[in-house]
Amino acid sequence: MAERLIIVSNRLPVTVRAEHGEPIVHMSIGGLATGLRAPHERSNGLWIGWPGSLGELDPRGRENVLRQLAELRTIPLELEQREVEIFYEHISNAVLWPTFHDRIDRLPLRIEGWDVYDAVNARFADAVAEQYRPGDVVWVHDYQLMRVPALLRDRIPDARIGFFLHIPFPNPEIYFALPTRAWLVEGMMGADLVGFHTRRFQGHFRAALRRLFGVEMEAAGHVPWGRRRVRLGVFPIGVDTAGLAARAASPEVDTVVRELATTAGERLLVGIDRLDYSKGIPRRFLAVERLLATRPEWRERIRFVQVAVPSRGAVAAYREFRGEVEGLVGRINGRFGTPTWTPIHYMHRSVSTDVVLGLCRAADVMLVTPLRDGMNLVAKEFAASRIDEDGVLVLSEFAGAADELTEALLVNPYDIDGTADAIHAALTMDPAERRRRIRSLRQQVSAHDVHRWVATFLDTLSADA
Ligand code: ADQ
Repeated sequence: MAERLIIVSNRLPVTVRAEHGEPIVHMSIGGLATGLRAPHERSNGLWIGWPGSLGELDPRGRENVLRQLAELRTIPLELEQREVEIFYEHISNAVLWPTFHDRIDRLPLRIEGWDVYDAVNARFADAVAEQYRPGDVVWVHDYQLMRVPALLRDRIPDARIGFFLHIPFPNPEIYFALPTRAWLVEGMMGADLVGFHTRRFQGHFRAALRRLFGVEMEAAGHVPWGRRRVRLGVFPIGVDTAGLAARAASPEVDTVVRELATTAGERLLVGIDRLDYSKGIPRRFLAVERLLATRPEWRERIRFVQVAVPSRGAVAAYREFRGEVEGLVGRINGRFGTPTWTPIHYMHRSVSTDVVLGLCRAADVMLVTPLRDGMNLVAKEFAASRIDEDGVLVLSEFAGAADELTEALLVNPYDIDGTADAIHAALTMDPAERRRRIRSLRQQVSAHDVHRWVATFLDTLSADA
């Protein structure tokens, strides 16, 4: 790759941890960070984003952190408390997130602060413009930065700009609830290439373009836009399949798997999600309850481990949701638990990659049942981790991943009885069918890993240059 790649995302892929009293900056190991690390390094590129709050550091610690960030070729864009509250917590997470996940019932009564969203997006565009050199390729990520492509286009008309939306694009019937619906689409259309996970999300975006601006996508995927043409594309993100499979075979993960070992005849169900109302956790619990109620043979024979990473605790809807989830766990465990057995083991915390992989490997059945999800990487991590070619994936048809992982047991997560039946089918599936299905899933995630996703997006972006 000859051009330098400038990656722009709301969060930098770093975490700052104190070690022996000194703040140490680590690159995170999340899916996106892993996929983009190679082109970031290979192209001698830059990554621009918010490093999280550095407010608690003394001046020396701060200087230390800024030096380490520079060494990692990352450019920190710091947000003030008011910007965090309005741009990030309110507009991004309390307005855009629910709307794009079909939950306009969760919208706050008053939506204010688009000016702050725009101002923060403009600061990102300024930061890119400051670093930009002719020939650079700019890749902007996700719903927090939908105005950045157009704002950057104003500053650098010739820049090559790609935009990828990691969450769904909703049906216009829902999307049109946003007073800023045209302005946000115009923001994205500042890019040369706009990417989505699935054909359906791209279709919703095309319908929004048609209704708002009367423009249509041509056969080759381009939309005429003023004097430019913007390409739309479908790029389903993958995981670092080979890396995860290798890690899943490590002694550390073996240890986790051993510790999770069930007693003879007992089966392990697993769920791993951010604690987010889009992930379908309450109905998943209800499906497990339904299974225990209608098929008593599973009582004292299944254990459901649900790990929920704390998420967006500053947003009221998330705090209420946490209470709802915890109430359900208590009720169901109270109903079916015995002195020696608890059906749902619920953990509200983040766990290490080794524990994620260990849970994936140990699971008899993996439950990924979001009500709406852009892709869902946990489903793909599960497939990647199953080096033993066993285990069953129960997957919501409303996750982007369902378009590719067709050999999972697909469920409608709103259909609690149907989901309970699917869990029963997964628990009783014969080993040959389990093997056939997981092999197909593993082939899919191997052939379409995150490295291929990055390469395909960037090749498409360069192809029109
Ligand atoms: P997310 O909504 O964050 O991502 P997801 O794709 O499932 O959802 O990725 C979550 C990541 O966090 C996975 O790598 C998972 O292993 C990890 N994780 C989850 N729970 C964890 C826990 N308890 N402890 C530790 N790690 C945990 C958004 C979109 C998705 C889209 C991705 C990528 O909402 O639909 O797939 O971006 O485009």
